[in-house]
Amino acid sequence: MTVVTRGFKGRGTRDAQLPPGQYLTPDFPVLSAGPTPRIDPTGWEFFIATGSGERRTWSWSQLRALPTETVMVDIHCVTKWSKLGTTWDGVSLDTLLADVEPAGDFALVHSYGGYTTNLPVADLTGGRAWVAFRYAGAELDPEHGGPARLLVPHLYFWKSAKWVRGVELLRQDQPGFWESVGYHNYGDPWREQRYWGD
Ligand SMILES: Nc1nc2c(c(=O)[nH]1)N[C@H]1C(S)=C(S)[C@@H](COP(=O)(O)O)O[C@H]1N2
Ligand SMILES: [Mo]
Repeated sequence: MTVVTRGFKGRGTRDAQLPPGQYLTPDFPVLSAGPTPRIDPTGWEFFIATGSGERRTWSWSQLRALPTETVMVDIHCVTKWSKLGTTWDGVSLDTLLADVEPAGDFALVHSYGGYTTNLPVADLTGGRAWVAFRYAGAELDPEHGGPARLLVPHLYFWKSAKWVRGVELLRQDQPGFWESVGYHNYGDPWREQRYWGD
């Protein structure tokens, strides 16, 4: 899946793996809208609310007993930094949603600490979203969302909710934290959907 073709555009070379307006960073910046919540895995729980009154929950040990995947993906922040070839371990949302019947097409993702972000349920499936608990082979740092965060790399990184607590499935779309203050509702980096109206 790695694209190695390099296009030439204007005065410089442009990496075909870099969405428009993005630059590469070797660092891993921390972007949090509030303080880092310290979550002890013993009290940790992940939920899926189906939208029809049903609620599934997984304890930390139940989540960790599920099949895991190691994925190498590129991540793109709306503040214009991108990072290529990042490696994560996590449980696919396909696994978590396997015997869930969503009552609607929309998802509102909830984090410990109160952050939320919304996306279509379809974008959580098809091998495109994970509850990730390891980064580059090590337990995920609290600053980067540990013990576990959502990872949805095909959308801008604000959709990858740190300290993920659960997914609420909805019949009607409901904007999350950034989406309700002007960020794009969908956030496709390849279509440069940064802000409302893009
Ligand atoms: N819970 C929570 N998740 C969050 C955020 C946040 O403020 N709180 N920021 C988002 C934004 S804007 C980005 S770019 C990424 C940053 O992840 P990082 O700090 O691991 O680089 O997390 C996203 N997930
Ligand atoms: Mo961001």
